[in-house]
Amino acid sequence: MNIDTFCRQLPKLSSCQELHAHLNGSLSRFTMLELQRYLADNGMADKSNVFLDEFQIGAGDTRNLSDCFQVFNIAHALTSTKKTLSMATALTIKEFEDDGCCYIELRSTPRTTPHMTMSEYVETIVQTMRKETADMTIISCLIISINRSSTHEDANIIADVAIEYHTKYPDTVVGIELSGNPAVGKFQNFLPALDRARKAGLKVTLHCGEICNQQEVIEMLNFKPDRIGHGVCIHPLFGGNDATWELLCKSQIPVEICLTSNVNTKSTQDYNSHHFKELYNAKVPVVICTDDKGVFATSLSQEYRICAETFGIEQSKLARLSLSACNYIFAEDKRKILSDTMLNFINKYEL
Ligand code: 6MZ
Repeated sequence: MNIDTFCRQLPKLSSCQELHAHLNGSLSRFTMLELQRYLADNGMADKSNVFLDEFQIGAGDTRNLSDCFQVFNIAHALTSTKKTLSMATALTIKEFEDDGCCYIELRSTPRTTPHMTMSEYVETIVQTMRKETADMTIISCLIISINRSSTHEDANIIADVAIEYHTKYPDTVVGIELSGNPAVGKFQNFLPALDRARKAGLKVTLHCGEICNQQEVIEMLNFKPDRIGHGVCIHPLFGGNDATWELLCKSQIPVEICLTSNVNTKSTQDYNSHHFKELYNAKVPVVICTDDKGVFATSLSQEYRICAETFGIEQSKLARLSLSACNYIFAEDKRKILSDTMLNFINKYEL
């Protein structure tokens, strides 16, 4: 099998997992058109009046990381009702399944809209995952996001909602995370809310080192999250220093790698110089993810293929990369079933 065929089959035949996908950044053009149509047909044309063409930040786009935080408003306008939020959740999970993904931890930031409270926002996604997508083969879970630009009070309300829903649906609401524009807000302000959620049983992942801030990277790694996202500016070559790099290597905290997101937002110069290479060679645990497949025009199978081609990772190693990711999923009870599927795949193809 050549590498291209293999990468297209890997997720289809194995237990490929998506562990870093923001719901409102993952909407495809098809999904957005469906939401627009629903809103227009139901007398809410004002909400559907958004410029879809500005949503995608493809290769060579002149916009950078901080500009990219504007485009989420486009998706947010479309997912402000319970019905369209539910449609967005179901259609996005289906697209991941069609791409061969067997397990997804979708993440989203609870918002108060004219049609929903924060609790209703979470309730809508949870019920969609538990009912609407129940007949799919993909397993879906939710990570609740706290945006770095939110107030201390809002962060605490979100932690309360996360704890409430984790208590009610522990197999669906599995984690909490910190995301949003990394140039805004301070990690320390969100630490109490995150710590409270962790003590209530939620796993924690943090966007860490998406821009250079060595002090914050150290604070985050010392907090010992279960995973971190991006981890761009940790190695000394990419704006980290010896202390941040040593701390990461020693901690063995898994890093959610988002290749195309980092390249398209210019956090990384190009694929070849992506820090994946340093992490992989240093045996820091890594998981290939998409981040915002709608915004960055990608898919999970495409990210695996780009990784294999850029870094010359042969098929057996790529399969083992996917196998090792089973250990880092937040739904601990699903780890064995996913890794058994992956092992069968490895044995079947004698990898
Ligand atoms: C940091 C990001 C992000 O939560 O409304 N988000 N945060 N870095 C990134 N790298 C590109 N991509 C997305 O999905 C959209 C939200 O996810 C976060 C931002 O807070 C964005 O508003 P939800 O479903």
